[in-house]
Amino acid sequence: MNPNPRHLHAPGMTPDELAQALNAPLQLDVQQIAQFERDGFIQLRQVLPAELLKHYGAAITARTLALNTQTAPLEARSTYDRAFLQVMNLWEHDAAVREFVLGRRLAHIAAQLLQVRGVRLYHDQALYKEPGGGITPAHADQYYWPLASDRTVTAWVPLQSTPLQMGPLGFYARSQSVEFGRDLGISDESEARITANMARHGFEFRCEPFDLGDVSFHLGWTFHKAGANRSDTARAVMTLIYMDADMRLAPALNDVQRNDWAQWCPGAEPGQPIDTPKNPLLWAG
Ligand SMILES: O=C(O)CCC(=O)C(=O)O
Repeated sequence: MNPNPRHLHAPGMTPDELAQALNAPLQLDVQQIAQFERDGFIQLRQVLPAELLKHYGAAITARTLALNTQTAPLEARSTYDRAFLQVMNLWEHDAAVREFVLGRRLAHIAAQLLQVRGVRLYHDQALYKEPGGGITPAHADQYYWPLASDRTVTAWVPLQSTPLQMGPLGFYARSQSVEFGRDLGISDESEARITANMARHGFEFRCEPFDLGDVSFHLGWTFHKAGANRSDTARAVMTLIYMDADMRLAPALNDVQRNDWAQWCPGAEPGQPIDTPKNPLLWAG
């Protein structure tokens, strides 16, 4: 009998190795931070080990499928609902997912990109584009969020290699200061109007495949979208939305923002810092 529990985990990673890889800081260089500031997004290569993503990906997938309430066939759904199965704040439902979401490595990257002293979690969400799932229409996330500044960033973490035919996320470079389209939620209308506006003003759309381990980060106001999943496998993705540790709650501008306030930062007051149990501080420099 082998007394060393590490061997029980071969060929994967031990719990100690997982914790180390989830939490080890990754120092960005000044060019990467400048690129993010200029473009409003960055796709970083090999941020997390493949074995770690396989380990936590299995827990994320199981919990996503267990909590999913979407059962209609694709052809009977709206454009929004054809884009993905969407399950939010998985970290509150599962110990393994909680470890992943509270990891400090991605939070540290977020703080560096936002150039803030620390970041909190706004919320997480799994986005599963089923085989045959439709496009994710063009949009900017901050339309949905009652947050007082633009210091928010989403880490988009694919749980498998994601070639172009699976619908990886793509970004309109330098679009984070564009105001047109900020009032449009994800819909056929947002796709048509934002795409046309980006083309009219010559914004470049960049969409690259992701290897397992690659992670992209985009600002709350950067316009982005994804293609349909033309493969026969689900495109499993976990996203973590970070905000400046000193973020204040803004008065809600629409019903979706009122809903977000109630769901993701209940108890926070407009004009005050968002510091609720649902918004743990994940990195403080
Ligand atoms: O995964 C997708 O298709 C869309 C993701 C997205 O819009 C986001 O994470 O902000």
